[in-house]
Amino acid sequence: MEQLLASALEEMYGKGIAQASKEELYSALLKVTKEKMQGMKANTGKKKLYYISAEFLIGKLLSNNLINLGLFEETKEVLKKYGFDLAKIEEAEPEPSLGNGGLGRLAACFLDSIATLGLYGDGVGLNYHDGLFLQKFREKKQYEDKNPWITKDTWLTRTEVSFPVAFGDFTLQSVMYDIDVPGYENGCNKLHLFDLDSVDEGIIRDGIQFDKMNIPKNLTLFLYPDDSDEAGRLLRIYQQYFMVSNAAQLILKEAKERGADLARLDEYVTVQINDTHPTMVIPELIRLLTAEGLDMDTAIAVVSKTCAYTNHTILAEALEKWPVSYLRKAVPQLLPVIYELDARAKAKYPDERVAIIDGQDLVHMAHIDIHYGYAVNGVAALHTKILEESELAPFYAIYPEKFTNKTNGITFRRWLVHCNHSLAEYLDELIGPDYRRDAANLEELLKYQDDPEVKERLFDIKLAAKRELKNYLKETQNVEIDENSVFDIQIKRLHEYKRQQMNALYAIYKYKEIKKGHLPARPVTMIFGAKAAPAYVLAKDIIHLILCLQQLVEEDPQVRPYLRIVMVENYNVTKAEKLIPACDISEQISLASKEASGTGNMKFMLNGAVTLGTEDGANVEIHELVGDENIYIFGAKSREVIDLYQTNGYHPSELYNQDSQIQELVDFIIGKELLCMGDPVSLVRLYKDMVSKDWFMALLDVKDYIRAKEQALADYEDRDAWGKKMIVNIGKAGYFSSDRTIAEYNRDIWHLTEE
Ligand code: 26Q
Repeated sequence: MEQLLASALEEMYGKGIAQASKEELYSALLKVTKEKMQGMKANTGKKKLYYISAEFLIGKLLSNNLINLGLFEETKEVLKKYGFDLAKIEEAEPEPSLGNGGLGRLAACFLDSIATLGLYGDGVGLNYHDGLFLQKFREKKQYEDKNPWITKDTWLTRTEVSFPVAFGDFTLQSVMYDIDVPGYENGCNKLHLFDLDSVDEGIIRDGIQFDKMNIPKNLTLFLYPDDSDEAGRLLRIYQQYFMVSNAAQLILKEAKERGADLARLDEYVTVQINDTHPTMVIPELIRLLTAEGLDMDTAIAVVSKTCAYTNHTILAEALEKWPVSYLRKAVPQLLPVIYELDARAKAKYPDERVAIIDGQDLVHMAHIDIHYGYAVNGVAALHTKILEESELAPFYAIYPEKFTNKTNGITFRRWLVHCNHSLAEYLDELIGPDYRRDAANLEELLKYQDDPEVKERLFDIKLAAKRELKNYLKETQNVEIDENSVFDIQIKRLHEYKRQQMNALYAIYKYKEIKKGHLPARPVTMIFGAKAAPAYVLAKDIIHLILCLQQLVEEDPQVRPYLRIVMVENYNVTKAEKLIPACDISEQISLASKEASGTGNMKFMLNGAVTLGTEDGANVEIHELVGDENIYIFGAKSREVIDLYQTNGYHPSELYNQDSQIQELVDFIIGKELLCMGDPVSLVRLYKDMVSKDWFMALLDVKDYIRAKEQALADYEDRDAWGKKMIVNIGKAGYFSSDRTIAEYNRDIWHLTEE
């Protein structure tokens, strides 16, 4: 590595390693790493997987690529020899802003594991120039700015691949960019990101505003552009079709190159549809196959054996339904196929709940996937059970054999080896490095659950991570926190069902307790990180509440020594990598039945945090693995919640009126302390919603939540017992390796063979 780096620097800047700047070192390392990846063996096979996703939240790539290439340690040492720190150099890398939350990060973990298992499979998505958005706090509110991330030094490689994509009124010519995806000690795959040369960042003004009608200039500017008006919704359809038409053309081109008989496409290709955003790949493939000369029956039959669908949510508002009229305007060539698919489904299954086109002329995208895909999966055991028994029950009755559960996972290369290197090194020392190949081997750690020395080492590693986070927050946000406090962290998209508002009610509780002189045994630091969708008013109100509480506590000398609240600005993958190793209590407090899986819960557990959560998503499986002693579970169960929705049985006003403690907490939102520093419109709106609607039932669980959190904080004081909880959590985390998840997808859905 030293040689390669030195000659790259010489060639690029005429400098030696010792003379180079951080930015120059980054550029040279990027060049060397890219060349190394080009020299890797490519994964191959007869059958190829295409993982199509609107999001790939890949994070920075330098360290992770070096880890997978087996060059990380060596590179670190070389740099150290010259007085440089790889982590500092990586700061020069912009984080690609190609995702929003769990679904996008899952896609990135999956690409890593697919390559690591030596499977032949690429990702396909879009190259959004300005990403989701950059979050800024001003006057304790969220503002959105563009988040450009593509610079001269980039992992993207422009390719010669280009396809025409025809829309109703015009045709655009795509260009494909590639990012290499190296497996850990295995072959390399690719992430293909389609783009347009005509896209123009110059049309963006006032943050993230732009002309939504100018498709050639705006198509790949942003992920999830505002869809509160018709132009925005049409733009989403243009984006989706652009993504899948390119994917379908690439699939057929490559299948032909491998000598495929298109009538037997399913022997050469499998397509994983990541939530409904890529659904139009089904009619598009059918359309293209009929253009290639297949008859409609054959095309439909073969595509139905080629595509599989993953569901990531049961929230009604997230299930995509597009008006036929929109599709007619944007993608008229797909309509005959969609009508045909709808007619065939209706002929066979008259039940209107399974119709593709409903009585209001809305096209239910998930219904296309289920009728014309060969597999449907949920992302955690409870989630799949709810899909089968309630949300998708009419489909489960028709196609029970299509349904399968694939509990999510995370790549341990990024979420342990990279983000918590000292923990990984200690594990190597204690149980040997085999867990890096097979995560199940982490169970070896369990034999140390009563070993005081091991516990102390784990506490030391945790403390060092807390110090690093402390320094980082001081540098980036100028807030000062106490590394000897308990770190309680909630980081995820801001959504009412995830109930950041309930956590805020706990902050109010704690504030009031401290004011009354009931001081905690140890200070508590509550950390939040979350972006709210730009048009999601209540989510922004919750951010405002948290930022008001942060200031309230900060300015109160009586409370500040015992309680701190920090909302991290522009939460992203890079920040998650710093927050997760430092966490003691992992907040996973969604309303039971609403969080499909969660993956942050797994990352925290792997890094020795203890979960405080509801029986929801993968928390249920974490609970089963670690046992009652090593997790804090509270709140209503999913059955109860589903019944409450079905019977309209939840009335927050009753809880508010009948319980003086709840009333006090909620009233504080519009009390004098907050009103004098916050925006009354926003605080009152949130208050009113909470007492009259509270759609995600924060008030139902808040008291049990406070009880459980107080218990966790008290238990933290028993170092011996807490150390054991850390050990059990880490030791049992192996199940949540995405290598396990991907092996299951391959065994049950894809059937790729390693070659
Ligand atoms: C759909 C229609 C209109 C507008 C937006 C959308 C939309 C956009 C993004 C719907 C869903 C998403 C993203 C969903 C998501 O990230 N889901 C998360 O997926 C994770 C991986 O499976 C799970 O762990 C999380 O529980 C789930 O919330």
